[in-house]
Amino acid sequence: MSESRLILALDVYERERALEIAECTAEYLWAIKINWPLIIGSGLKIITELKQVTGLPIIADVKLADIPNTNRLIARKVFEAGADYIIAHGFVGRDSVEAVMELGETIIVVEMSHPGAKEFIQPVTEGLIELANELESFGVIAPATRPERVEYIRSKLKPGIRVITPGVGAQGGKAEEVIRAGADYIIVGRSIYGSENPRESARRIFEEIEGVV
Ligand code: NUP
Repeated sequence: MSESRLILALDVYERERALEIAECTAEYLWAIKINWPLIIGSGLKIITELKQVTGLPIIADVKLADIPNTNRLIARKVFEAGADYIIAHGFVGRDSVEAVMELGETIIVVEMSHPGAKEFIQPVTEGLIELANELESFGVIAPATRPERVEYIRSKLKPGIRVITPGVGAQGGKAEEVIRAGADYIIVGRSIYGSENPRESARRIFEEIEGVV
């Protein structure tokens, strides 16, 4: 089995359900992304538990968007809890992102996947790409719902900066199409954790993108 390019967005509240879904899908994942729903529902200690159960990297999608000091205060606790990557907003400015990057691997949002992203974020995507290039972040978030934008963002990014794309499945993005457009990883939430058989759904998506170049 080749290395997976699938990230599970584990947006459930309950600890037991989260651990159960993580365990049965782990074989097909590169990493697990947690977001506020799970952190609010189960506490930050869920990070250690997910790592123990799956052995996978954990991405904390806390979308930090505050002044540098507050970003730092939050990021410190999240990394201390065992997160391997944090997702931060870039639109708040270089100093706020740098405060996170000083503490650990950071993924910068350069364009979001929902329709409303066209209002305020897409107009500044260019500058956010530049920021990611200058700071050489681990990766960026780009929209799987707009493969042509993924292709564009990839073409402007320094090689080595990973393009990570949410929006596959429930939001309409197509796994294979977005990988072909240049995504390094796809993020899938509801189409896996909300399905009748999460393991089978993860396997199907894994196989859809396995071998796609
Ligand atoms: O632009 C973004 N779009 C997006 O959906 C940036 C994100 N971080 N996400 C997150 O990805 C979203 O908050 C959720 O955790 C996941 C997508 O889940 P789903 O639409 O596959 O259920």
